[in-house]
Amino acid sequence: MKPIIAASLAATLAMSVALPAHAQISTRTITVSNGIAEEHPVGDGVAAMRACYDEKTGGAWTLNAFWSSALGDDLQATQALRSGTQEMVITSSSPIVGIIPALGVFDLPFLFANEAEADAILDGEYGDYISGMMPEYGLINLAYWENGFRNLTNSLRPIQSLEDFDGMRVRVMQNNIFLDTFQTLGTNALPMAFGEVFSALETRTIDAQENPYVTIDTSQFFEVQEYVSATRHAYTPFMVLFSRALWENYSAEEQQILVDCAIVGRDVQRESSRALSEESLARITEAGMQHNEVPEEGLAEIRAAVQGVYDRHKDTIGAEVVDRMLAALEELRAQ
Ligand code: TK8
Repeated sequence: MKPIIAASLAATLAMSVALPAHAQISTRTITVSNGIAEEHPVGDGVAAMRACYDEKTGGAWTLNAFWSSALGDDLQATQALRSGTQEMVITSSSPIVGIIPALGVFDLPFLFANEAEADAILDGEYGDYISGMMPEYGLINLAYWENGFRNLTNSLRPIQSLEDFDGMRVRVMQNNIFLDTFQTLGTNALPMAFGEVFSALETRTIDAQENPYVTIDTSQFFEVQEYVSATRHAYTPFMVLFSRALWENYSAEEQQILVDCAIVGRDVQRESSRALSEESLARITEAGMQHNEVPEEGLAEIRAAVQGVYDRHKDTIGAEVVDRMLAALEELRAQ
């Protein structure tokens, strides 16, 4: 067969193979919301996900992103997905533990030692195990992105040891594990939606909050806080959740695009989160915050004080959920 004919035959075949796939892709507008500002690394992840949609659907999909709790806080937006009135939310796992108790496993203090562990657990069998629970709550987890290691900021004093927490009014995410952890540390812990934190700090209704450096930076907490201490007391994942009710109206081809593009966004977002973390720390200290590492002795005392949180919440989270996490971490650390 002449080369030119072979080439045109191959091209025709490729087009014919491509056509049915494109035929299963409808014109769609997808709404995604979250609680942080667009300047947060989640903004880079969303941009990458949008570019992925453009490439895979030929522009048939539009992704409209809403920031800074514009469509409600994490819990409200997640409920909108469950009722089928919104497609997607990028939410921390912690604020929705009231709906999905198993997610509390990620709130256990000092669970992950570093980002590499978090990625290995979240992107591996354990992450799939947790994602497999989401459909029963009306949700599909497309991917885990990074909120990150949480550090305490406050307007009173550096945290050097356990006693420095005494009586501090700390905002925590709305979940009993964080509440217990910070009460055990001796603080007056106050559950609050993320969107209310800045004004509560500004009016001195609370003394403290805890979040990763990139959130402290992009949500301007440095304007209303004096101290930031590197407690790294928990690692929070973001979940890129999709409404199951709406998911079921998507073809298999379209569902695969949602998953593939959430993973493209994940890798960009994590890279951006880690690259920006040191930059954010520099920015918040240049803005006047006093940063301190917590001395090893103080950190050991703090970790020991909250160890009991694991046993107190194991049944609520689910004994199997906790045991499988600890076994997965033990196996990872033995490698
Ligand atoms: C943003 C929240 C936030 C979380 C919190 O939607 O509530 O402190 O860390 O980033 O999910």
